[in-house]
Amino acid sequence: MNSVDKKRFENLGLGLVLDKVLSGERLDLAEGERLLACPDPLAVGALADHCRRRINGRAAFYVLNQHVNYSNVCVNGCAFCAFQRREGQDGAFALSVDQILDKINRNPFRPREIHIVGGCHPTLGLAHFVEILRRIRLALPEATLKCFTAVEIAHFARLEGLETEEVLKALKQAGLDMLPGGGAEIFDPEVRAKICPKKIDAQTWLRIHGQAHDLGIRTNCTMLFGHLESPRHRIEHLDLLRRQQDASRGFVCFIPLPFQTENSRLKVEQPLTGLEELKTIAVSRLMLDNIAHIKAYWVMLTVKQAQAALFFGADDFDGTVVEEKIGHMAGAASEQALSRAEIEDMIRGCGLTPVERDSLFNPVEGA
Ligand code: V47
Repeated sequence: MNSVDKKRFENLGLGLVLDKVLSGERLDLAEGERLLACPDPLAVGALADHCRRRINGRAAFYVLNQHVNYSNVCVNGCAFCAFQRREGQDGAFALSVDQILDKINRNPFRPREIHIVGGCHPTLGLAHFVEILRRIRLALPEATLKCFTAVEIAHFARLEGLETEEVLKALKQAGLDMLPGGGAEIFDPEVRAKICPKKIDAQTWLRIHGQAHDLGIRTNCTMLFGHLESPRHRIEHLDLLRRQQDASRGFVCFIPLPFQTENSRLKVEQPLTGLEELKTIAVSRLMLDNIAHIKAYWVMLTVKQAQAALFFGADDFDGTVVEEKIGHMAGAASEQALSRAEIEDMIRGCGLTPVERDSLFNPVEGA
């Protein structure tokens, strides 16, 4: 950053924040809030880009992955969710293990990562999920199985009368490698009471991720934003993730999820602007100094906005996905799937270097 930049940040009242970012010092909550309130999103983006390049250079990562939803039947009924159905309701589905395997076998390429999530189904027990993992592990021994959010883990435990740690151990034994980051939503209890009153609370979500980390199961983390939460709630959410990471060191990647507004009971007065999305991604990069990767999840952002996000702190483009339901049922305007060539072209089109990765961000040899 040159002296012109320094003046720009001083004029915005962010001179000290600039100094802290340049020297790698941790930002506090008030500084995070000031960045979110900054009227110059490009300045915040430039700061996040500086940070992103220090950690990840010019690389933009992607993975050959496939998403599979085993069921949309859910007992939680969160107000923001357009994916869920009650049992027996029109559009409700629950796939058999064979149907899940069939989806994976019909994929024209061999995915390196399988991402499986579903609703909190009222009757599907742990044995079903153990069987899903075993069968996929046999079919794709080299793939990372990134399956079941902390919310599902808590649900399986409740159904079976087990501790969440026992559920994690049983799933790990069946082949589970990682947990995806979903279900975090916004940690603030008052907002949670309005948007997802039946879902596990922040402490339970964080505890399950900590337990997973202690068992050697790495996890991702998310934040759903652009609904009822205030800027302070976003910063507090990031701070809780940062504290958990200090304690258990197992988060691989953070995924900011802008709320998709269609087909849900949750009505927002002021939908997010594109620049606010980018500024929130940038502030995430700046606050989460102990999480190496920020994902520009093109499904929720659109591919063009995901390209822009690569200059606002994000370093990962997610992947091929193959079939996506949660965002698209809520009106996401993105494609269903991308090919490796499309992802690489988009990254190169931004002047960045595409790097195919595995789930832990190790570059794939010979890709
Ligand atoms: O848990 C639900 C969110 C999550 C909406 O770990 C919504 O690598 C926006 O967690 N608008 C699922 N978001 C997606 C998710 C994810 C995606 C990609 C990669 C990874 C990873 C994780 O989506 C849910 C919820 O937080 N969500 N409805 C909506 N209308």
